[in-house]
Amino acid sequence: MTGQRTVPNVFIGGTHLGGADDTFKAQSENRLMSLISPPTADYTYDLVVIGGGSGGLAASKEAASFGKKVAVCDFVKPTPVGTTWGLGGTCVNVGCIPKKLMHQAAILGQSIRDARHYGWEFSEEVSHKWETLRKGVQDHIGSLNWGYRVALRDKSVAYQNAYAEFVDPHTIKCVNRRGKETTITSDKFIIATGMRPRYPDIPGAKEFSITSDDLFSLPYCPGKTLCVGASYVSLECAGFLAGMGLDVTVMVRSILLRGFDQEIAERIGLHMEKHSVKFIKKTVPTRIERLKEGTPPSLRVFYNEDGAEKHLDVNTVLMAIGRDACTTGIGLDKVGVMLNQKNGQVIANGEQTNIPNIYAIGDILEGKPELTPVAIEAGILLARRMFAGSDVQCDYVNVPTTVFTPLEYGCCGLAEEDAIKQYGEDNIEVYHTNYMPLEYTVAGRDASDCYAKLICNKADKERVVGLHILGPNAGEVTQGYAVAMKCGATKQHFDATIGIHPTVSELFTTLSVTKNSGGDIMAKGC
Ligand code: FAD
Ligand code: NA7
Repeated sequence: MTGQRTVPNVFIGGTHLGGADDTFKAQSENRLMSLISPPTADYTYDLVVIGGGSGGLAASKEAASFGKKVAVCDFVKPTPVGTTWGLGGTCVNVGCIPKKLMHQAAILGQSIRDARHYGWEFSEEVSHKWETLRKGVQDHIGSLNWGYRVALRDKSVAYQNAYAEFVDPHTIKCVNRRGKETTITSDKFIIATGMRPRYPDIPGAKEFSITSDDLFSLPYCPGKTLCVGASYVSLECAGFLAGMGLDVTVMVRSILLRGFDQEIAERIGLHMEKHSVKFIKKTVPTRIERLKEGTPPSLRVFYNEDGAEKHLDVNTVLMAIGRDACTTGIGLDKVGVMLNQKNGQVIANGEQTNIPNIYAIGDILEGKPELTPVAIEAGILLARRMFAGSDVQCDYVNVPTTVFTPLEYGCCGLAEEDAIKQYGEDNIEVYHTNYMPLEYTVAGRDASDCYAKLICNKADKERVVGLHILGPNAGEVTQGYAVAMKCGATKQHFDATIGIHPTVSELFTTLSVTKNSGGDIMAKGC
C-alpha cells in the first residue's frame, strides 16, 4: 500500500510518514509533534502562557521545543510604594534568589565571628553596608532577567511585556506599560500568574509598610524592623536582617510556621530568640503611623496586649501575612474557570481547569506546594502531555523544602502531627537526636538547637514518611534524602547506608534513639 518494503511503516492520523529514518528526521526538524497534534483552528498561537515566572517560563520553553508556536505574557504591577522588576517572576526577583543571597550575607557575618576561633586575625571593626549587598543582589537579578529573555528568544517563544486578561476561552487582551492594547488568540492557555503579598485592612498598612516585594531592592538600610506574620517569609527575613546586626521584632498572631512540624517550629523560634530576634506573641497590628519621613522613616505600630493598647517604634514594617493568588481581574470569570472562593486559587484536576483548553500551574493552584521547583516540574510535564504524547503527571507528594531561617530547616514528607493523624499514634516511630556540627566545636558555637528526626510508619516496614533536620546546610542535606523517600526507603535502608564522615548528613544513617523510649539525645562529639 505504501510502497515501503521495510518496517516500521509509520502513519500519523492515517497519513504515511515513512520509516524510522523519516520519523527521526521529522523529529529533528521539529515537525513530528505538529504532525501528531496539529493546531485545531486558525489561532495565532498553539499555546499562550500568562505569567513569566518559574512555572510559566518552564512550560513555554518546553512547549516550544516540540515545534509549537508559543507566547508568554508577563507583567509586574508595581507595589504600593512603586517597586517593580523584570522577567522571571517571584522566585528570581523577590523570592528565593534574593532571600538566599541575603541569608548568605547573614551567614558570612557569623563566619567572620567563627573565623577568629580558627586563627584568623583582623583588626578592623566589622560592619555591614546594606547598599553594597543590595547592589550585588540586584546586579545578579538583572543578569538573570536578561538570561530569561535570551532563553525565550533562543527557543522562539514570543515574549510580551503586557498584562493579559481573558476575553473568551481562546482570546486574551494584552495591555502593555504604555496602555497599548493587543488581542491574541491561542488554541491552549496556561495560567501561571503566581501570588502577591497581602496587606491587612488597618490604617497605614499600604502607605507605610513594605513587603518582601520591596525589601530586596530597598534603596536604604531598613533599620529597626518589625516583621508581621509568622510565615516562613517573615521568619527568613527577620533572620537575615538580625544577622546583619539590625534590631528585629516578629509579631506573631498565633503559632510559628503553620503547616510545618510544630516541634521544629518551636525550636526555630527559640534559636531566633537566642540570636537577638524579639517576638511579640498573640497579637496583630491595629494601625501604623508615620512619626517622621526619611530613608528609613520613623514609624509607630499600635497593637493590643493584655487588653491594653501598646506601640512599638520602628523604621520599617515588613508585612508577611500571606499571599493572594493573582486570579482576579484577568477575566477568569468571563471564561468560567472555577476558583476556590475563599483563597482565589484555581481548582484543577492535576493542572487541568474545568475549561478544556485552559490549564493552571504554580502558586495559583489550590492545594499544591507553593514552591519554585514544583511550578517548574508541573509546567514541563504539562507541556509534554499537551504536545508530546506524554502521560506523566506531576507528583506533588513528598516534595522537599527548606526554610532558610538562621538555623536552616529542611524537611520532606509529613510533619510529626500529620503522620500521627494519617497513620495513628501507635503506628508511628520517631527516631531523633540533637547533634553538634563539627564546625561549631572549634568556633565554640551553641548547638543545642541542632536537631534531626525520622518519622517512620511501623505498619509499613518502618517506611520513612517524614524527614526533618534543623541545622546548617539543611537544604543540601535534605535534597538527596528526598530521592530516597521517593524510592520508598525504610528505616532499614537508612541504617544500611554508610555515612560520609564527618558531615551533618551522616546522622540519618545512625539514628537509634526513639522518642517513645525517652532515651538521651544530647549532642555528642565524634
Ligand atoms: P511567579 O513566579 O510568581 O510568576 C508569576 C508571574 O506572572 C509574575 O511575573 C507576575 O507578575 C505575572 N503576572 C501576574 N498576572 C499577570 C497577568 N495578568 N498578565 C501577565 N503577567 C502576569 N520557593 C522555593 O522553592 N524556594 C524558596 O526558597 C522560596 N523562597 C521564597 C521567598 C519569598 C520571599 C517568596 C515571596 C516566595 C518564595 N518561594 C520560594 C516561592 C516561589 O517564589 C514561588 O513558589 C514561585 O515563584 C511560583 O512560581 P509561579 O510560576 O507560580 O509564579
Ligand atoms: P502564610 O504561610 O499563609 O502565612 C501567613 C502568616 O501571617 C501566618 O503566620 C499567619 O498567622 C499570619 N497572619 C495572617 N493574617 C495576619 C494578620 N492579619 N495579622 C498578623 N498576622 C497574620 O504566608 P506566607 O507569607 O509565608 O506566604 C506563603 C507563600 O509565600 C508560600 O507558600 C510561597 O509561595 C511564598 P496564623 O498562623 O494564620 O495565625
